[in-house]
Amino acid sequence: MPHKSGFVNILGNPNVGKSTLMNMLVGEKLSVMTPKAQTTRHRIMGILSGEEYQIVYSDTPGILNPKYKLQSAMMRSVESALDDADLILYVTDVVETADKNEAFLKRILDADVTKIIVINKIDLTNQLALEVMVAKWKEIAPDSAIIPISATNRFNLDVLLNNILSLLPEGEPYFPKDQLTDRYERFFISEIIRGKILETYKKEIPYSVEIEIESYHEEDNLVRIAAVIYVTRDSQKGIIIGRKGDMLKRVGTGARKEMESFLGKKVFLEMYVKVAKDWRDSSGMLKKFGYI
Ligand SMILES: Nc1nc2c(ncn2[C@@H]2O[C@H](COP(=O)(O)OP(=O)(O)OP(=O)(O)O)[C@@H](O)[C@H]2O)c(=O)[nH]1
Ligand SMILES: [Mg+2]
Repeated sequence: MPHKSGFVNILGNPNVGKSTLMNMLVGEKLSVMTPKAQTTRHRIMGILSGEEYQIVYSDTPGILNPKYKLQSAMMRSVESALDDADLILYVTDVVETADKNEAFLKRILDADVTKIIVINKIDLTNQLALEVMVAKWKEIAPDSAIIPISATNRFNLDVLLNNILSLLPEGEPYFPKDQLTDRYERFFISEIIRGKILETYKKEIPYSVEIEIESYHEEDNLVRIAAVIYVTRDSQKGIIIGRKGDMLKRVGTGARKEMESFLGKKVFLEMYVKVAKDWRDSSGMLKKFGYI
């Protein structure tokens, strides 16, 4: 059998389970998954290599109408994923209807690339409702395979994988076969903190936060990490820290444990909170944070 290799880009509206799906397909927790919309901010690669194939997945931010420059940058990374895919997985779920974000969906359907429509979270519905939904998607995307799955329950992921493999072009691997992603450890460390912040705080706080790893030093059995949590306004600083520092302590403890299991080493984590006024609308700050 000839070797197969290609870029499989995962697109869809916020919160449909794109990151969960990529992590399950690759078998590693690469992309942050939370119940909150707009969890993913960057395009992140997850590479799955077998003897006869290499699938280069890209998880992308959920599609939205940008209200500030950070969101515009997020949407540019979605646009890039429209351009360079060998195959697009358009992920929807049983909660949203097909008319959500119709304009962007039309662009995806019109794009000159093979698509698979993935209907996620079928654990939340019943057979009859699912059949209606599949029929509706068949009308919308008559040329695409439509595959119902449950990412969290790993239901039907084998069928999805076989479909992907059958549609992948022949070719040599793009990356070494033991490579998992295009990101470095520092990125995952900062995402672990952002993930804990998404879990811990309400309302606009998680959306106002950016993490910078200020230093990262490996010693024999210990990694020393200093991180800055940036917020957009002064008033958010106190909310992040909490009464007597209890909230920040909670974030720190959770993040440190997750870092230790990710790195397989003890971690000493220091965190500071700083204000970077309106960073989400500042081209300079967005550049510094790696969005543009
Ligand atoms: N019930 C159920 N929940 C799921 C399933 N897959 C994902 N979820 C949940 O859906 C929520 C969103 O998952 P994510 O993977 O973060 O979604 P996303 O599409 O990457 O979201 P953004 O990055 O914000 O665009 C999380 O709470 C997941 O646990 C599934 O198969 N069934
Ligand atoms: Mg995501």
